[in-house]
Amino acid sequence: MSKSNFDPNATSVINGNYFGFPFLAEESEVVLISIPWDVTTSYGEGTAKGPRAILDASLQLDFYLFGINKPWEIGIGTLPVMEKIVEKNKVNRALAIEIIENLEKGTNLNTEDLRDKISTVNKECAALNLWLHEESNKWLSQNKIVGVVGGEHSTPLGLINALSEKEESFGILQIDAHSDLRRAYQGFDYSHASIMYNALKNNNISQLVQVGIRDICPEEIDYIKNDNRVVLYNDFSLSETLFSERSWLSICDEILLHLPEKVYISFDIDGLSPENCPNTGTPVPGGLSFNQAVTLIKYIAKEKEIIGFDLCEVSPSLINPHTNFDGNVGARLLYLLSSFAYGSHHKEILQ
Ligand SMILES: [Mn+2]
Repeated sequence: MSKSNFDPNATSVINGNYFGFPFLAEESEVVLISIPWDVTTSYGEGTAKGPRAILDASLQLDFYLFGINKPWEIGIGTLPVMEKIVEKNKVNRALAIEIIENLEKGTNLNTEDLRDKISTVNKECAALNLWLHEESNKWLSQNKIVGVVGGEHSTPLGLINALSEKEESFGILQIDAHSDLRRAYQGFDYSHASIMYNALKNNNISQLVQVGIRDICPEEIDYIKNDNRVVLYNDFSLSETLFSERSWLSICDEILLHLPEKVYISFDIDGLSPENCPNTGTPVPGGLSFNQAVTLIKYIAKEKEIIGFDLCEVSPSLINPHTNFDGNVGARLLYLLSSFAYGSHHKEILQ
């Protein structure tokens, strides 16, 4: 279908694509890759069901967006979910649960059986990263913007690695309650708690700006002290600043000063206040309001180039799947991220 023939006022069609858009990935400018994966999740399960929850909610969205012209004509395409990923997630999640339960009981992981299981999980996570790396290369080489829909926050590493090969230098803006700078967590090299540690192994990532962080361990604070690429906006200091004299807009301006021209956005939904993501794996009090996050994304689109993004840790309620507020918030963010990422390269459509 020609993109300008799409009727943004009609009922969305259930066609397996985010927002019910009828465009093939090949004819789209933004390609969304779903990764229903929650193998290393340490607290609440369910982020593997995030892509489905976002997709379901995305069919109810109104397509007009303030600040950008006709985003429904951009061409936002969806790759079908890989069944292999769904199966591997199940198998490896079962192994990981056994490992985590043993850790919680205080069992030493140094038995041959548990060591084998950890090594299997690590290998399978590495294989997923490699798959996404190759898949991302395929679309990036056609000059498309790739967005990952997680899944837990470990999932976008393959995309970040692919971008690190393609781009000489870029920065990451991370919106998150957690710093995710652990070297490994619970024995898992590719833990959700290690995504930024693993990302920063790429030397051409020049900056990591973290916003909304409010749960952090001493190891991560040490990491930040020793790697001058990392700028931490912890949630408590941010709030104090807002309570005193500063506006959110002036903070957004300051955040932008720390970022280079090319920016990757890593959006962990738990960076938002928990009323926006009550069922996320690890909800934490405090956090950004929805509109603070929207304003920040729009600011970045105006001033920088968004070269890719992920949206992770969205999870539907497993107790009451009929209330899908988490998916609802996630769908809106995904539409914003997709639209403004494209808009950041085509400033003429920004308003
Ligand atoms: Mn995270």
